[in-house]
Amino acid sequence: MSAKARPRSGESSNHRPWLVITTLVAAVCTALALGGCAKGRNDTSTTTATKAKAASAGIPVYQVSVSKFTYQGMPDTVPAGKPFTIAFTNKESFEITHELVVVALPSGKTLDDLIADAKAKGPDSEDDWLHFGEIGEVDTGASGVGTFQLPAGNYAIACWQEGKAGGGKGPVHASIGMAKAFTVS
Ligand SMILES: [Cu+2]
Repeated sequence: MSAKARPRSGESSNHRPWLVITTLVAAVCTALALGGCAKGRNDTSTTTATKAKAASAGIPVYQVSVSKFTYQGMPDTVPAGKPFTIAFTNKESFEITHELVVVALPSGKTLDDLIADAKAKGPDSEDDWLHFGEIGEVDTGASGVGTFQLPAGNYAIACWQEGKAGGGKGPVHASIGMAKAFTVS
């Protein structure tokens, strides 16, 4: 569904989240999210319902949020080879779209390399990193949910959206620090 929601050139089918066992996206629109439902989310399930489903299946649910272009709540380590769910909420105080893309940090690469790449190449830099699924466009006041299952290794979550506070385009968010490394072990 993320491919439909945000097609990008250069993403081949094997670049898609083949290890994601399920990806559920729930858009929760609040009164503050002006036109926040207009982007055509078809899934009407709520974050609460998804959490309940995940909890009943024994899958841990991590509450991750973003404010001031900074992810909060993402654990430093998650278990390898076991499903986990991220409930991602955009808690900005202004209207903006964020995302949570899970990518591998290959041997010899660090989060600093990802950030430097985003600074140098902007949105095109997203394709430099192997994707393991994502929670696509989440507007201010909304939440998205995804379930992931990852082999052991080093990973990051990052946002390659380009919106800026007040409207228009600014630097890709990963380049200004909307990225966090985590370990799967
Ligand atoms: Cu962002």
